[in-house]
Order: sequence, then structure tokens, then C-alpha cells
Amino acid sequence: MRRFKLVILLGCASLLGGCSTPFVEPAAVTDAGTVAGVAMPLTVQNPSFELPATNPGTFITSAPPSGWQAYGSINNGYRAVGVLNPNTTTLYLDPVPHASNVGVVFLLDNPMNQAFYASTEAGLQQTLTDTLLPNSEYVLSVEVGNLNTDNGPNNQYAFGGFPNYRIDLLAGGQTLASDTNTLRPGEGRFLLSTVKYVTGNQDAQLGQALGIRLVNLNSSVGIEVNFDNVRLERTAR
Ligand SMILES: [Ca+2]
Ligand SMILES: [Ca+2]
Repeated sequence: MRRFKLVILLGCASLLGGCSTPFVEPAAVTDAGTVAGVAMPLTVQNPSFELPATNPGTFITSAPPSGWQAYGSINNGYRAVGVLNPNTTTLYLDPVPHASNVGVVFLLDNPMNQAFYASTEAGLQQTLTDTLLPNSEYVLSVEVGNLNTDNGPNNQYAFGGFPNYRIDLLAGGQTLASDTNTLRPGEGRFLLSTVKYVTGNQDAQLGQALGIRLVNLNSSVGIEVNFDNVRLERTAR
């Protein structure tokens, strides 16, 4: 393949007359060392739920994924969090949004009646090392998945339907902003949720640790919500 070199002509090259020195305003550097107007990713532990690794067509729900904690009533039995690798299965029509695994929040309140739900929300959460800074825009992005019913011979769970979800951006344990179930991914599909929050100089939670919470609302027939590719960016203003 041939490579073309892009030549950028700087300075005065106008044939139409008039020649001036281009002026570029220097970017403002904030107190945190970031450049105003440029989105900077913040560190999220295990944002793609690839830890622990699990083989295609298998899941691990004996403990929260590395870097995440259980939120709400979780017993790692019929109310469980963990990871799933849906590759080689029919659980998803869409590809996994990032790498191999997705995060799992599985809430089955009555194994004898899988259409029953108790509306007791639960999920995954983590506290970040970054703290809430003034004069900043935060954008939290998460892929939300609606697990399909597996028609395989070993399927024992009725994954049809969707139990609804919420995604919270936190600081100091307080909710700053949420996406409360604004999206409805189809069966076997993922959709991208975005949560934004803008700080000024006076926000009560300034200086407190940021947090992310991924919730299965457990408020409709469907048992499981999956999450993937969690990203949080800060743009200084
Ligand atoms: Ca992943
Ligand atoms: Ca479903």
C-alpha cells in the first residue's frame, strides 16, 4: 500500500492577498494539570469485566468481579453478581461491546416462579481514587445489555424480558446523576447509556471520592442485566 505524506503549509501562502501571522490561543491548564476542554479518562478498575477470565459459554457468579463490590442484597446464590462470557451462545445477538466478558447482575427471587420479581434493586459498585473537582464536566458511559433466553438444552433460566436498570454517578456515596432506565435494549442487544454531571465552585461533594453504581432494578420480568465497557471522563471547563 502506498503511503501519502500530508504536507501542512504554515504561515502565509495566500494567493488572494493579505498575509497575517496565524494566532493560536494557548490552551488553559487547570490546577489538576489537565487541559481545559479536553476529556481525560479517569481510572476505573476492571471496566470491561474481564477479571476473572471465564471461558466462552460460562459464567462466574461466586463473587463480585475484581475491583467491584456488591451493592444491595446479594447472596451469590439466586441473587448474584459476577461475569459472563456469552461467546459461542445465543444469549446475545450483538457482539460483546468490549473484549469477552460482561458484568452480571442476576436477581431471581423465586426459582419456582421465574416471572416473579420483588422490586428489590441490587448491583455492582466501585469507589474511584479520583475525587470530584470543581468546574468540570463528568461523562459516565456504560453499555447495558438485555440477555436473551438461551434455547440450549441446559438452559434453566427464563431470561426473556428485562428487569430494568439504573446507572449512578456518585461522590462521597451521594448520587450526583443517574440514568434511570431511559433505554430499553432489545432481547440479546446492548445500548450505550450516558450520564453527565457538571460541577461549579460550590458543589457539596467537591473533594470526595467518585463512585459508579450499576443497578438491576428488579422491577419487571427478566432476571438479569449485563454491563460492559464502563468509562468515566472528566473535562475541565
Ligand atoms: Ca467486557
Ligand atoms: Ca432478557
